[in-house]
This record gives sequence, C-alpha cells and structure tokens, in this order.
Amino acid sequence: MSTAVAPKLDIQKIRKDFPILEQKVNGKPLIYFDNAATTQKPKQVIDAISEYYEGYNANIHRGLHSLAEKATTAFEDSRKVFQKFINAAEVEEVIFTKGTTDGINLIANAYGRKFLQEGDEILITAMEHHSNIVPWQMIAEEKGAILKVVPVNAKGEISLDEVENLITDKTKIVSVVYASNSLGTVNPVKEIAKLAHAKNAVMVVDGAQASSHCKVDVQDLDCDFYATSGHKMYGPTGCGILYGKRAILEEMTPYQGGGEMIHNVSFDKTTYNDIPYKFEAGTPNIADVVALKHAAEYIDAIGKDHIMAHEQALTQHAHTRLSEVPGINFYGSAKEKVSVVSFTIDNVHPYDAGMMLDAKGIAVRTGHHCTQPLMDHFGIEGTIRASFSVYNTIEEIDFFADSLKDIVAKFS
Ligand code: 7TS
Repeated sequence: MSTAVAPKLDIQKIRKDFPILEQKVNGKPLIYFDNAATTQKPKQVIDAISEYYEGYNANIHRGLHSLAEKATTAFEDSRKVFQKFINAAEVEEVIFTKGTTDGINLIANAYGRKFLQEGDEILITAMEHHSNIVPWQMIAEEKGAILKVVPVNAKGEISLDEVENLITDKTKIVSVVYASNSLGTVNPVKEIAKLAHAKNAVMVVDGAQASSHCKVDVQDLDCDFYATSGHKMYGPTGCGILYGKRAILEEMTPYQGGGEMIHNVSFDKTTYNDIPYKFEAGTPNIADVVALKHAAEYIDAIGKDHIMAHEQALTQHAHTRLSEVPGINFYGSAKEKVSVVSFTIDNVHPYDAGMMLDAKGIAVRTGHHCTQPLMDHFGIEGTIRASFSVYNTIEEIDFFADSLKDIVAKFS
C-alpha cells in the first residue's frame, strides 16, 4: 500500500482552504472525486470574487474613474500572471475566453475559416473531448476540409509513428489533448508539435485537464495555440485562457464583433483592435478573470511539482486498491498519466455504481465523459471515473475501494 505523499504538503491544512469539503452529503463526509469535471475552489478565489463585487465592480478599459481603473488593473494583472503561468513570450498572447470550448471554437472560426481550403486536413486523436472534435467537424464541413483521427491502442496511448504517417502536406491543423479527461493519458504534445511544424501545420493543444496536473510551458512545447479552462484549476467557471503565438494571432480575423475589439468604427469601414483585444469582444467576465489569478497563484504557492507528486501517489494507490474489486476493468494505463482512474465493473451499470457511491457521500462521474468516439472504440457505453486533486487523501481512496467492494457484493 503506497502512502508516498510529497513530504512538504500538509493536506489537512490545504483542505481547510476549500470550505465546500467540510460538508456532509447524504449524511456522509463529502469525498469529491469529480475533479476532472471541475475542481473545488479555495477561499482565496471565492473571496476575490466578493472583493471585486463589493469593492471595485466597474467596466474595464473604458472608464477613467477610479473604480474602472482598479478593475482594469486587476483584470490586466491576471493576464500577466497567466503569461508567467504558461510561460508565454508576451502578455498580448494571452486571450481571456469562457473556457477551453470557447478557445477551440475561436481557433476553428478565426483561424480555420480564414486559412482552411477544400481538401485540407485537420488531425485530431481518438481520445479527444467533444469540444476538440465538433468545432473541427463544423469548420471542416463549411470549408470542405477533412478530419483525420489518430487511433489509440489498448492502453489508451497514441503512437508518434502513426501521427507522423497521418500528417501530410495537406495537414493544416493538428489538435491534440494534452491530458485525456477519460483515460488520464498524457500525450507527447511537444513531439507532435515538431511533426506538425515539419509539414507547416499549426499545433493546437487542448489543455483543459493539463493546467493543474502538468507542467505547462507553451514556448517549450512550441505549440501555436493552447486552450484551457479556469474551473479545472481551482478557478471560477465561465473563464479560461487561449494562448496563441503573436504572428499567428495577428493574421487571424476576429469571429465575434462588438465593443472592445475595434480601433475605429464607421459605416464604411471598421478597423480592428490589436491582440489580444481583437478577440475579446464585449464586456468580459471581469470578476472571474480577476479571481482566476488567485487560482494560478494558489497552485504556484503550493508548487505544481508537489501537487503532481501527491496526485501521482493517490493514483497509484487507487490502482492498487481498486484492483481488489472483483470484476473491475480499467481503461487507460498509459505510461504517462494524470490523476484519472476510469473503469467498469462486470455486471454493474456505471450509473448504478455512481448512485450507490453518492449515497456514501462519494462524488464520481459516470458516463461517456464527452468522449463518445473513445467509448465506441472500447465498445462500452461509459465508465466510472474517479479523478483526484490536491485535497484528496489516501484514506478517501481506501473508503472508495471498500465502498466499491460492498456495491459489487450487493450485485452478486
Ligand atoms: N477538453 C477536455 C480534455 C476536457 O476534459 C473538457 C471538459 C473540455 C475540453 C471542455 O472544457 P470546458 O471547460 O470548456 O467545458 N471536461 C469535462 C469532464 O471531463 N467532465 O465534465 C467536463
């Protein structure tokens, strides 16, 4: 039994930062294992939202009054924090979005619509979330482009040789998930970016799951775009970031028009604002963007290495303990994986397991996790998915494993 928790982390102290974890659900202490769907928020983030609304709520970039200046400064500070967080070369390369889905749709519409031509190819993998499939299908249909898919093997990994074979002179966009939400697989996005660039294709990284679980250095990855969501990294819902390389962003045509994204408007001709503002039409989600900075700072204060070590220890322990559950089948045993454990149990429907776990206060996700083609590949409807975060403990996993054994016993 592994109890290898990174020595510097005081998990009980960390848990105190997350007020939601103190409650009981169905009379049992909450065990929150649905972190891949959304993480819980620390007080630092929650407080930042109320401080904004109580202290300096104002629209940004336009007012000259004190509150507007304070709000603008806080909003732009968040951009600077994220520039560092992902190591973007320039602050203007950080665009605020609603989240990963919004970011990928922005690329498909503002890059894809301008640069894709009939017969061009877009390459994705079989383990993509629907938000890294459907926007490409939509733009491919509009432009007569072709969507190609890199297969996954039984372990839930892709092969670089296969990626290389599938990238052709016609490939214009390669878009790959950094860490899979259904399998946990961490993909070699840096190597894939090299293969994409060798054929002059742009590399898009879906970083929804990666931002709190993996090292993110967009310059080292040399990706052209990186999309992520705030709410999966201890931040609020409804905000995220899209990184894009300056030269590419400057070539792109905005796909949403309105206030903020313009230099000058007349009925004859409108000129667009500079990056990043030309992609931020309308009043943004100021409160949540301001609070999102505190999520990044929270991660940095604990140390991503420490978080990753703790989550790896939890994942290993979960694999060991869950292997004791009769009839369990794991999905996703890649060499490199984040803290996601996905499985089915013979003769137990995932929804039944999910409901019985909920009765014990354990929150997991059941179903296809918005990766239906991946589930089809494995010939299953869905899985039970437990995904761990910094505040989860070995004891919670032990209770989870014992609860699953009880559930299986009831079905046999
Ligand atoms: N990409 C991946 C890999 C994801 O896991 C998700 C959300 C998204 C994109 C979309 O992110 P959004 O913030 O724009 O919605 N994944 C999940 C999940 O696994 N369970 O609920 C949402």
